[in-house]
Amino acid sequence: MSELLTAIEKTAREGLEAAAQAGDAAALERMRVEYLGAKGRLTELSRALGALPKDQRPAAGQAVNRAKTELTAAHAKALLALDRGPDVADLLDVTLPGRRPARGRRHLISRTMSEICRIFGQLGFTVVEGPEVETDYYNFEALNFPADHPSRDMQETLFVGDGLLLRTHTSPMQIRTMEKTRPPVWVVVPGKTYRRDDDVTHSPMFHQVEGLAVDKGLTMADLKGVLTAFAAAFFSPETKIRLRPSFFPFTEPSAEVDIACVLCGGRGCRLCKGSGWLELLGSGMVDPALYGFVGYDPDEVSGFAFGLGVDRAAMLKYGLSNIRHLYEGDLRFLTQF
Ligand code: FA5
Repeated sequence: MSELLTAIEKTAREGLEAAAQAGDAAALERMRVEYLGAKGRLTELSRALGALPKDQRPAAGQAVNRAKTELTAAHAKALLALDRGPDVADLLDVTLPGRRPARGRRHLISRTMSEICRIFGQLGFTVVEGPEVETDYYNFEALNFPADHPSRDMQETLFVGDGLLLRTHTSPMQIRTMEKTRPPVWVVVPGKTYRRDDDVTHSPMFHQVEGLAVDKGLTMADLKGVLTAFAAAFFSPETKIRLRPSFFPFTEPSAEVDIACVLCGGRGCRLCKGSGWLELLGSGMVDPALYGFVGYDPDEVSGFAFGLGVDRAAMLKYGLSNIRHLYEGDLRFLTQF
């Protein structure tokens, strides 16, 4: 018995030594065959167990198993240490597809906003931007909303104290622009706007692009021409628009502009509630009362203005049923576009 145990221990020591000494894969393979192979030394020792008296077999069997485990581990460790391609390939499945880092992209709203500004840029408008925190003067008063007049209720305002508020529309930039510039003025103003509003087509924070043109002899026909050209470029060349009489304190006359339903083309469907039209923006001829605030002469110039809901435009163009999809940051939704 002690002879066999001694032989097992000696074999294990020599095997460990051979694994440590193997300088290349061939030497390591020789070590594996000599000690662990089907005709190797440990296998031979296992066979010898059969000749032992029954009560001595368990201890000798455990010693052989321990030696096999140690030598197998030493062999694997030495293989790794050899730093050779084929060995690494044993551990890695190089046929698996790689993991690509996710690529970021601009949000649908930013891209829609850029697209709108690009189209108006081609029509001769320049892009300007203005503050999101506004005074009552620019957001309401200079736009001809009299104090305590019910027309202020059209826009549920979020106040931030000290006579300041979050602008409810981009129209304050009409006044700010005219204060700083002499006619002709052709500007568009993209930006964030805020109202106490929240349902499937209204969000408390949303986006508008304001348009303002003040020049000699501008009429409602110019407004309609510009918006028709915009709708053709943004939606599709055949898109029809219609002007519907409306009211805004800062335009006279005022019109709400609808586009022919993007789903049914005007025949009437669920999306347009059977009317064939979808509301896109508010617009009108600049009320001459505004010129008094900025020192323009109403006998010299006339102008038109419009305020386009960017979220609305994106919903119409991409057929979105709920404005919240635009603000939830769900990549499964956003990556579709
Ligand atoms: C205005 O805001 C006017 N300033 C537009 C204007 C400009 C008229 C210049 C005349 C001259 P209105 O409240 O209708 O108008 O809003 C314009 C567009 O903004 C709407 O047609 C709609 O598309 C969008 N909008 C308004 N409220 C929200 C909201 N809570 N969420 C998303 N979009 C909104």
